[in-house]
Amino acid sequence: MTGYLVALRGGNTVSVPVTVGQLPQTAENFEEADGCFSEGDDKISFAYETEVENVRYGRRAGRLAYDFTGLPAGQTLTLPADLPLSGSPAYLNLWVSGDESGNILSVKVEGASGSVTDLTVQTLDFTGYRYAQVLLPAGAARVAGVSVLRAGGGALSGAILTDQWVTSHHRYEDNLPPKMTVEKADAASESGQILFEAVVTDDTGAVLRRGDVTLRLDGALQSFTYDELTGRVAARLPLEDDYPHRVTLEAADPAGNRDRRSFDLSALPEGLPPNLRFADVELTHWARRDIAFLDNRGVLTAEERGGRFYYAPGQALTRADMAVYIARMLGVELGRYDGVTLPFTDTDEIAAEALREVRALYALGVVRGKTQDGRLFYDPAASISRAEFCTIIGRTLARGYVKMPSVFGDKDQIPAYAKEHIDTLLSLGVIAGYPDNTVRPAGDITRAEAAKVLSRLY
Ligand SMILES: [Ca+2]
Repeated sequence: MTGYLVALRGGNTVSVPVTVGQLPQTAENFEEADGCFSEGDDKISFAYETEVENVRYGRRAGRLAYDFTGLPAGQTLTLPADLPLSGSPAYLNLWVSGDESGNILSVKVEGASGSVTDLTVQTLDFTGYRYAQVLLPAGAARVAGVSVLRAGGGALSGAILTDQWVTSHHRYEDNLPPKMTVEKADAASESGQILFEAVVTDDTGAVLRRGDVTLRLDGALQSFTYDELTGRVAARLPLEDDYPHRVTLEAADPAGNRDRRSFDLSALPEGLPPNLRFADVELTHWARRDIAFLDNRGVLTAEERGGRFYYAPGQALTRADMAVYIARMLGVELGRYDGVTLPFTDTDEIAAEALREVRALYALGVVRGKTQDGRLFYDPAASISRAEFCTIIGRTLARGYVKMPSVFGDKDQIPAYAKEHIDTLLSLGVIAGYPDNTVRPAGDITRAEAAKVLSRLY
């Protein structure tokens, strides 16, 4: 718990910030480049995992690979690590994705006196992520290594994933996101500024670190004041034109749960449609604001005929334009991916205007192509289903957002691969479905619908 101790004397008030109790702390989330594990050798090694489906929280996890070939049974392989455990915590909580090897995972923990204890984490007889809680010896000061013991009948080699190591003083499990209350998000047009005030706290009472709270304007990080005792966020953001803008507050708790709140803001009076260069998007079009927002950000493609621009809002988005939109939205540095070789049978059919973007998104694991008759195609001119589109943009998001189970009348038609992405996008308010409570997963996504979805991702 955190708060203020207030003393009153002779009409004077003094507030002293206080923290009561010991709160959970993120010890290692595998997000920063200089982590606590050594690289290892050909017997046991560590690498960062960035494939989004293999990450439990954030954008990266750890991958531990081991190989007992040539070693007798009952051997242990140890990867050295150097992870300080501050404040003598009682528990180390971590997520492990098993390899069904039957081998046993443990951590080597160093006490205050320098003695090292080997503590079992889990028997690796499962797949997928599981939460593990390790009771630490008194005075635990450091994780000095991670070990795999080859159990009798255990597999000779394997690889596990691990993510979000959190220390705590009590048994602890937190699956709820931080609480975010926005108190003010007003466009003050005469001053050319947006006044933004919010309070972010964790449901456990934990203090969120400043580094776990971000504020963005149109996708760009903004500076803000943050009170680590009260979770109060305050900012004055520039609002210098009549285009629609988007403010997004995001926070993650020590356990890795995250949430975000986004707002549309404009200096334009309510109800006045924003300017738009496209001749074929009516003033009253339901996606006009989103199209104007993205066009102002330079994300959209359009056709020019006779000096006029056309957006074709009702047409299906092509897979080539999808790559262009997403790469531009993410602000991908295309030059970094010019050396990437695409594996698609039809790479030659990808227009020059989209080729660099497809290369970049393929390298980032966002687009993967589709298999037909045993061959991999990109199919640049084809349309894309709403389920596919949600899956592809879902891969661009960090992991750990709360997921809202689909309530759509046609939720049974959502393919398994798209389900969790659709649930996440629904809970973030990025997708909302149709007024008849359907999501129509197999339907082609139109250019207007894509603009609506992408603008809400900012
Ligand atoms: Ca992570």
